Amino acid sequence: MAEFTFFTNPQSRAWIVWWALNEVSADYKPELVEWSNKPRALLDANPLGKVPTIVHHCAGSDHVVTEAAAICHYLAETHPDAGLLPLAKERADYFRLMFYVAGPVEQALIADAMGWKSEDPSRHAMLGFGNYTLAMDTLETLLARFDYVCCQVPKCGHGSSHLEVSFNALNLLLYLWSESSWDLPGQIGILGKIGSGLLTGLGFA
Ligand SMILES: N[C@@H](CCC(=O)N[C@@H](CS)C(=O)NCC(=O)O)C(=O)O
Repeated sequence: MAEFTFFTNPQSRAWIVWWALNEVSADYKPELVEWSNKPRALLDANPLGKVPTIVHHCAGSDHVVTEAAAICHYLAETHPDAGLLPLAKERADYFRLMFYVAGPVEQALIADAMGWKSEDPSRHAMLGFGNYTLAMDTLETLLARFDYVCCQVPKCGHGSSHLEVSFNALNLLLYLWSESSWDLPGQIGILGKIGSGLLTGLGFA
């Protein structure tokens, strides 16, 4: 049996995890999920029925992880030799951007795509992303400190203007970017170990 079961569908955020699984050279078995006929094993593992979902078969137990960003971090932690965890000096940016993109940025993009708006500015205070414009402007401000968003932090050198955004956040950014009309700030370049081949294949380059 493979070490990981990976519930996936090619038209989904599961791409994020597919990339991460390959980055860490994980031993995994993909289980293709048809939206109209979800396997019992997926629903048992994740009652929400969402992909990506992974099951880590480890030391005689099954460990389920859901949520793309959490899975990426879990894979980085469980495969330290892959060198994907941030250095101590990168940790603040790593966690901040990973959670900022997975939470507020995703909510802002989805709300915008759905046309959900609050006309009452006093209600913005209870929205985790404030409002769409503010959330995306804030992301641009955070990213403006870097020349590159990079998916292989330790292997790309640590120039002060380089990277320091985690590959987890990068994967989410790429996905969200592909799904929205938002443009990555012009000065940001994309680096990656799998690199231009994958990016071209996915239509990003
Ligand atoms: N918060 C989850 C979202 C996962 C999600 O919404 N997956 C969608 C595809 S992108 C899904 O499984 N949709 C199928 C369904 O809900 O039936 C994550 O970040 O991984």
